[in-house]
Amino acid sequence: MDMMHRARTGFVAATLTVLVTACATAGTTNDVGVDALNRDGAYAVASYSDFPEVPEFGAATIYYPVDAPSSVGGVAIAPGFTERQSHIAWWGPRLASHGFAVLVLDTNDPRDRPDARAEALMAAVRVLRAENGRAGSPLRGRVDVAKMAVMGHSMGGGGVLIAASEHSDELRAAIPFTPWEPEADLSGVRVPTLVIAGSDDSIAEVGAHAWRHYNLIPASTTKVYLEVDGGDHFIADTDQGSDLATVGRYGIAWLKLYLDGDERYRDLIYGPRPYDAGKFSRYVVNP
Ligand code: 9J3
Repeated sequence: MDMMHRARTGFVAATLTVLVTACATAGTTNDVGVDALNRDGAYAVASYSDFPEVPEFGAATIYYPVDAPSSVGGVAIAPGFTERQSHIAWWGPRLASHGFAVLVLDTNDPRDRPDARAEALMAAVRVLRAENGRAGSPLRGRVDVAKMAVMGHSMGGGGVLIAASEHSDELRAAIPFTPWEPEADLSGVRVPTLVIAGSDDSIAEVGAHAWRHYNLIPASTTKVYLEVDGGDHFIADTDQGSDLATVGRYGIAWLKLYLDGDERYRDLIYGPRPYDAGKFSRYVVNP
């Protein structure tokens, strides 16, 4: 089932496309167990890209759960330097199938720097909010505009950190994965932030990037540093990620806990992790 789902997501089209309709055997959204979060969730996923354009980013795709019973939170995701949506697009259907509206964007210029990616992410958050009220939107009346999160890879993760530092009041969760950003002031980050890193990332070395970012986020902020042992710069990317189940599970759990405020997922972040014990070189929580 999972492979079928993944294969079918390759056919995402510009118009409304139902990607998955038969995930009955996948975990339900009431199942907070590890196995359920290692794969696609119970909701059928559709996508579209014909929403009003904004100046801050280029093309983009919104993935959403067709059959979620109530309003869902929104997640904006930016790729890294020279990357396109496809590099990170697996997050779209994965998160949507667990009950989120997910906008995956192309930056205006694939060489845009992290500060431009921060602006793109915040514009994407505004788009997701606007979709809730736009006549004709598949998400009309279906987005909880108070629940917004940002994610991104590498310079997109740098954009996440900058956006979180400047706009924490507009966000409920942030997840930079293998983030790259050498100089930003992160003292304004107040939103719960999960930093996903790889110990062997040679493009954004953790000492200069992810681990430094984690430590720059104020101690008064809820934050977790997850470092995959031996992980490289692409551990959370569509085709190169070697264990997407694991990074996906932590991403879903973080969003469930802090975007949705669903306490059932707290143990997946803060509880015992025998399942993962050998996978992480560092797993640091604060507080
Ligand atoms: O977004 C990224 O993958 C950053 C990679 C990088 O080395 O940028 C240096 C300009």
